[in-house]
Amino acid sequence: MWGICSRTMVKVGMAKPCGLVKPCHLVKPVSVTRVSGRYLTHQKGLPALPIPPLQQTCERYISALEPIVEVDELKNTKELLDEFQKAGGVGERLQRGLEKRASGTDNWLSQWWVQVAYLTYRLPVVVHSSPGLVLPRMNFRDKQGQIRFAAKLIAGVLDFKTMIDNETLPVEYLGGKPLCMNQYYELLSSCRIPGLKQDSVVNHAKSPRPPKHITVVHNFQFFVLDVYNSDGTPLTSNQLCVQLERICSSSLQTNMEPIGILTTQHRDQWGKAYLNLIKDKTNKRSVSAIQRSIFTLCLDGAMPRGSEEMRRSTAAVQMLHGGGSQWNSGNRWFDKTLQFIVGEEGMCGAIYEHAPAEGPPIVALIDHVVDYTGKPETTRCPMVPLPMPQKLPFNMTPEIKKDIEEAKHDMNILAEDLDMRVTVFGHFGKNVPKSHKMSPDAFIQIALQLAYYRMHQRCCATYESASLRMFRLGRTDTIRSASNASAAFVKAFDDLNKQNTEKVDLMGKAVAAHRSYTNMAISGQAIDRHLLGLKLQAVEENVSMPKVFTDPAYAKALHYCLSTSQVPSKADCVMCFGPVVSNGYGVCYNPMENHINFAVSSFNACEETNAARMAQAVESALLDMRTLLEQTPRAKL
Ligand code: COA
Ligand code: HC5
Repeated sequence: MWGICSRTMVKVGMAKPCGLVKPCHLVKPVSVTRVSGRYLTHQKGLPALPIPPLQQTCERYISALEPIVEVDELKNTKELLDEFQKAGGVGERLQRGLEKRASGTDNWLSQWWVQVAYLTYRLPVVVHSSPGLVLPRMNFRDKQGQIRFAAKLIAGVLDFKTMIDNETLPVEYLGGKPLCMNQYYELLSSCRIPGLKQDSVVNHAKSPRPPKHITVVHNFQFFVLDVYNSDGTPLTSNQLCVQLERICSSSLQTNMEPIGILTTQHRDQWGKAYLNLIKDKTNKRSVSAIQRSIFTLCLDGAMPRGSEEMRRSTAAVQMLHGGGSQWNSGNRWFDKTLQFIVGEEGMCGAIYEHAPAEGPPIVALIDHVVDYTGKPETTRCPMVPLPMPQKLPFNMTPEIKKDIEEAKHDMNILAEDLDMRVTVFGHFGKNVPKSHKMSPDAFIQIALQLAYYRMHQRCCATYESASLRMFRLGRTDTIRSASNASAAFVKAFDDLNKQNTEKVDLMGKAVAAHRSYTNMAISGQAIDRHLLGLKLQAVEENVSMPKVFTDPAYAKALHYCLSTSQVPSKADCVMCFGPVVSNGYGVCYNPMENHINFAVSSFNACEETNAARMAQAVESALLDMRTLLEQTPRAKL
């Protein structure tokens, strides 16, 4: 990966693996989360997330509103902002409060963010929060093929875990700057716990005796599988194969209660059902074994057969929600931070609970696993008998059964409602924008703006994830892709009265504006997290809520009809997530050199939106933008 830092291009991504260019701050093989090792030195060396100047945020907020709100709304917001930021006003007070908070914490935002974006968000994690990932397709001839691949996959994750445990993970870079590596230490041995009003996350990697087992689920039945030999070495894939076979042959019944489906529920409801479930000591122990496990492996049953065209979309659905209660939705524990899914016929992937980490660390882990599964096994299998994997027992009561029935019902409605379309845009990838000296990500985002405008005849508030990992414990901020420049371009594009040279000029400006917003966002100078911080500071200080935050324009700005994210990977993967509003789209894309993988989602209940049509519109927009560039004599960009 490459990124742009100011005007120089610099390498982004993993530094060379250890042994080549070993990052000096991550060499000592001690467990990061338990010992204050060099990892902490690396972390301490990272800059703190800045708080942008108040006036800068107010100005940029107005520009961001211009393409998405009405003129009179904008006028009103301007007045509210003048009041908010005037000398001695509430804005200044909140800004000072934030600065004080920043001086007393590692990151003024990260804890708030996890609370607001995840733990107090009460819609089901399924579809509404947890992203899915589809691996390049495998071909399994039979159950044995499925098991063999699953064993290799587990071994690959354990290999990655060794790097985490030994602190030999290469530090990543973005724009030449080292990134915060904390999220890697949150991926394994952790789990979300439902609560009545808000959830929490536990991370057992940090406990004095970190877990040595994973959980495997097959035919809705959960098993504990110890993945380390008594000498501390990880089980080889041959050993894992034997253990998975034993698991499969002791879970042949297909009529079991899908206890895992409870985790698909609305969080308040699951919070209640959870308390009821763990009233029973056996159930409590079983749930705790899942929560403590390093990760969960889901050995899936069949999925509905669809056309070849829909194969990738069905795979995305399998990863995202399992297809409904009659298919694989019960073959999961959706609260688990990391679940790998190995399908019957070779569709494989993962789903992760989003609270502890962003996509890129997950993708780095998965890229490692894909590499690993492609290599022959080199470790000799120790000839020691292995203990039988233990099935986790659950005692059913009529109340639990009722909760399961309700969860099945609600999950099926959600599964029916999700419209998912995966497409491979095969005409070009990053190569074409690069050859026109444009940022590929910005080019794709402007194509998304054009596609949306053509379908809905308006611009909408658009979210793109920007990494804040240049800062200690940084998560994300928002790149607002709908800008004045993008609006001017999309409105001109199909206007017969406009000359091509003017359109190319507008395209160049729109792409450049996007890249400039990106640079601003990754350097901590975007507006969204700052505005959120000011709002939360008002709550914290118990001052009456400033009108800028109750303003309809603010609600409009946060109503993201386009919620997007670029998640690049080395392997030819597709990542996917659901829309964040009822009349919106979720668009995840993985731009490769010569093609781009897209997953577009929407809700069937919404008349206006349609995932397949949007995917088609994106394809046309990309092609039309290329044609315009190729047919137009080079304008001054
Ligand atoms: N001319 C030629 N090439 C250019 C160029 C230009 N004007 N601008 C960029 N490029 C090249 C880059 O050098 C890079 O090359 P590479 O393919 O060799 O690596 C490539 O184009 C990609 O750059 P660009 O498309 O501009 O995007 P990026 O890699 O800088 O990514 C973001 C932009 C916003 C996606 C990134 O900054 C980010 O924040 N990523 C994290 C997102 C995230 O966390 N998502 C998941 C959330 S859970
Ligand atoms: C496997 C890749 C998943 C990408 C997930 C992602 O982009 O999540 C966004 C997180 C953030 O804070 O921006 C949220 N989003 C899905 C709503 C864009």
